[in-house]
Amino acid sequence: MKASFFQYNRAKLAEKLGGGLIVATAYNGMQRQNDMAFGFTQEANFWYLTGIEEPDWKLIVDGTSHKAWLVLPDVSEEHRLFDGVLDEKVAKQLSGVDGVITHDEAQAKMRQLAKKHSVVHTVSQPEYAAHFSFHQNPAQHQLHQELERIFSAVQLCNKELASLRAIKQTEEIVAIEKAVKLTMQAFSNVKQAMPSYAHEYEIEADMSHYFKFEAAAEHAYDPIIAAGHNACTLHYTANSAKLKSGDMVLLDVGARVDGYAADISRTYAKGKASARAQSIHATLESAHRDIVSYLQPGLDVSEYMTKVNDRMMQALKEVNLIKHDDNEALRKYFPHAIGHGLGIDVHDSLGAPRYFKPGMVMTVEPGIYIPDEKLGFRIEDDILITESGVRNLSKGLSTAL
Ligand SMILES: [Mn+2]
Repeated sequence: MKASFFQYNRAKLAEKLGGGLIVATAYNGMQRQNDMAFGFTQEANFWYLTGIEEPDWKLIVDGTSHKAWLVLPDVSEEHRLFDGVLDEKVAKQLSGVDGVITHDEAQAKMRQLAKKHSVVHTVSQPEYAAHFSFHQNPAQHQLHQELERIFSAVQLCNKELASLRAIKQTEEIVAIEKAVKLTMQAFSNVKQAMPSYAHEYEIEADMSHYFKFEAAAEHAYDPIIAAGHNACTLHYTANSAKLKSGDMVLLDVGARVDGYAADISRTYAKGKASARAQSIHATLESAHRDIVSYLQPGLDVSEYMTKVNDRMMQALKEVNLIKHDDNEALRKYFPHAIGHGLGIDVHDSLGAPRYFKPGMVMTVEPGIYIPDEKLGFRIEDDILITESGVRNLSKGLSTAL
């Protein structure tokens, strides 16, 4: 991405906030073991505003004077020697800010800005994050507390950022298309090679190898390669089981390219699929096709949800899982959402819109999971809402078993 992209994003956010002041932080690096850190993934909003992929940087945007500064991480000489630190000049070029300042200079600048701005805007994790089964990165919370000591009011601008990020710009769509294309090719490769695989992890290894070898790309999220009953564990990532002939193998994999994620699912047969498996899969394929066809610009989101529920209910009837409409059974056999926004985060916020708008990119991923029959199916495509309809970015990848 060019610096102009990040400059534009900062300007649009400042405009939405009526020329206010914004202070945001990168994630902190996190301990993996003893003196080693985990591989680093940047906080998506911070990346969207700066392009900086390193931990511990901060950003100050004065929407009134239209100026922005990056704040260097406060690191020891030893850390600098072992890990290196992004050069100031490079950081300035990447992000297009007006200056790069030290931690102490930033403190002075914020005190000075506090005279002009009584309110400061920052980004912090939404409340639902409390339900996660892991610790949150502490950087945003720490910054929030620091800002409370300097400014009379701290307000979150998560919503404004989410609605900006929900409408993808041309260069973002290009990046998503690249990620999708790379991921589609990895899927077709492993589909061809299905007869040669004996374990889930062999499929994962081939996909990882392809991403890295072709495009120096990583997975956008932990890949799911789930055979048989494993497919009913929605976030199964062990990928360690043996494949048996006749297994349905659910693959949910996406590469990240130029900062943007793909997120695709297919279900492939190891050996010959049973008649039952074939019929459920065919039913799901048809439901998936219909649901994609519902999407269009201006469609009411709640109307879409109703249509999706009706269509999935019909699918469950077709495969004799239910006889009559039954919401509880629908939640049992199709327990996850029909989709989500897709972008820098693999689960990108769409900004809680009432209507689908051109520029939104989202997944459509109906699934049917029957633990009693050791069967799980999901078909997931990545869809762009356009001015006139939709473009299925992963349409070129066959949905066949
Ligand atoms: Mn998904």
